[in-house]
Amino acid sequence: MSAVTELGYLGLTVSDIGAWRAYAAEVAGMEVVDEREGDRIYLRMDSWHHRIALHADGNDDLAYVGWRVADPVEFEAIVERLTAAGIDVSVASEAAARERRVLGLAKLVDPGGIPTEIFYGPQVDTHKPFHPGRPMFGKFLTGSGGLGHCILRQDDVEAAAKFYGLLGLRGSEEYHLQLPNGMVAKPYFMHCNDRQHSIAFGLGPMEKRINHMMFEYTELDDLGLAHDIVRARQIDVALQLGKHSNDQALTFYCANPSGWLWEFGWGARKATGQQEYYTRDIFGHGNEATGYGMDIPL
Ligand code: MBD
Ligand code: FE
Repeated sequence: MSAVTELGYLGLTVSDIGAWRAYAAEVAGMEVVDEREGDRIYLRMDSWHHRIALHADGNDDLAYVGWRVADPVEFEAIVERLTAAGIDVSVASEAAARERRVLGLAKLVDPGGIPTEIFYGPQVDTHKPFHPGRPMFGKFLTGSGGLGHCILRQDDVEAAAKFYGLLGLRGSEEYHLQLPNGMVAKPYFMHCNDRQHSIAFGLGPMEKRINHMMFEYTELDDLGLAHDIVRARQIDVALQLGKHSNDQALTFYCANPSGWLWEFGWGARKATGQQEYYTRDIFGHGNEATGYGMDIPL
């Protein structure tokens, strides 16, 4: 069955592109690429032309999510399959594909209203070594696992699970978290490759389309450096350093210049392909700054 192979790229709307340049480069270590298009800049994490596009349009939210398929045959097959399932998928023009720096592009909308894209053939600038925005010991862990993961707003968890299942992702609830108000939070995690999860949802109502994006360093020391820089700049930390039970990554969550969270991580285990659930994290992840939608007892 045709299926997506990785979370390939994200588009974000940002109101303060200057603050984003500094944050992406000096805090996270990403490479800022400015092609003087006027309304956007790009963030590079590996040899791809970009993994994140920042669109300066006055908003501060997720603009679109790009899911990769292997090739034109898979692309045609997945477009046909989704269309047959009653989903409104439109194959984009060559110009629209070029704008994303891909060979083929289709656009659809997920049940949460999030603009979703399926593409094949990203522009990979193999000739241009990745140049981090600040000194790094290692790299960003991308490769076949994609750029990382994100937690999306989905008011109808069942509909979202069905939709992303049609895209070829698998998963289930992975936590039952007892909330102070007596309710139980049951976040749902899905994967499409070795990365333990590429998306999650089901954390309750959210203001923005996205709660957080997670990316991973290959070296523990780069996570440590990032943490030192975040603390020195007194950036809000919503969840302190800790280790998740599902992907077993060491991570912390801090605010980005758009007022939602980036989860900086290292050392995740690979997807096992067997669903499990947990009642808490391994250690840490204590709640600190509130108001970022992560005030949950992990
Ligand atoms: C994650 O990456 C995450 O964001 C949460 C809330 C729980 C487990 C893994
Ligand atoms: Fe996460």
